[in-house]
Amino acid sequence: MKREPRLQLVALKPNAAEVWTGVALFALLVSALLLFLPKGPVLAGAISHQDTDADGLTDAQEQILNTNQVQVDSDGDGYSDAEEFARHSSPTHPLSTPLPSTVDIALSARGDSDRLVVVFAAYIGMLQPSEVNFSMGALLGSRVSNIPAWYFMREAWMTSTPAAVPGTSIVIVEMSLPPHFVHALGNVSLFGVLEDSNTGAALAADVIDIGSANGVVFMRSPVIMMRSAQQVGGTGVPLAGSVYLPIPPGGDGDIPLSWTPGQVCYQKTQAVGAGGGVITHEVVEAECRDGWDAYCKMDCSGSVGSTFNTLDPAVLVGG
Ligand SMILES: [Ca+2]
Ligand SMILES: [Ca+2]
Ligand SMILES: [Ca+2]
Repeated sequence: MKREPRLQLVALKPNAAEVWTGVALFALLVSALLLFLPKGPVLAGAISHQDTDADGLTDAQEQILNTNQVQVDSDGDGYSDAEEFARHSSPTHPLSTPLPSTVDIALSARGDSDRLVVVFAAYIGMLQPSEVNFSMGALLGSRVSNIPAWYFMREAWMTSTPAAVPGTSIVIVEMSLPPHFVHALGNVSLFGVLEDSNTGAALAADVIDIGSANGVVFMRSPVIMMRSAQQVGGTGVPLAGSVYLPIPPGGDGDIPLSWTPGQVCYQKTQAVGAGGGVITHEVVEAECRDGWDAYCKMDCSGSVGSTFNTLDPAVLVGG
């Protein structure tokens, strides 16, 4: 079955103004990418792909995921950190292991050197890396735009590692973006789709929300990926929300002095609207929590009542 172009997923009968907004946003996306392309080998080589334990996740990314940089399987449950990340189980809870699936994909991100690095981890089961493709795009306002394939090909770095079941594997792709891209857009929902390279059919998709606040890039990340309830704030109450994690491309030096170190802004949200694959969330609870090697932004609790749009990954795979 041939997939419809993704541009049509969200653009349900747009009016003229919406069409032009979409065109303008897409032009902004492409020009932002063009303007801030690496200007030479110095920049291009500045992102660190060092992976000390060879589990497929770079040391820098393991720091963000709170996994062990010198151990393949941080929680000793038989699944590597990369596999648990790709399959949406917690790499730091031995009781959390992947649910049965044939393929899956997860997205994360980090600031590295002067770039924003988006990380795709795909569990491709028994497929070969040559049998899958990755594509990436962004929700701009209420419209979806694909990041041009030439840019993806130029910027992507890829590796693969074996998964727990013999014959299965994980493919990791890292792609860098200019942080200006996020600053210009404020909030952007980035998506990654794992496709069958023969048919073009979407096999799995994931979405990551990246934003810009006080000049700092942050990502919204579900708590399950990184910490147990006991580790966050010591409440013992399971946390179902997400954290608002600063990932400044320039490093910690770019964090405003007013942000509290050792904490993170924890938020609970609820969906308040949905249409055409776009889900609008409202922040219903927000507070700084201890126990993180991160920073809590000063106005964390003031984010209650704010809304943001994100994409429903199910729509990207035709669900
Ligand atoms: Ca690693
Ligand atoms: Ca590891
Ligand atoms: Ca594990």
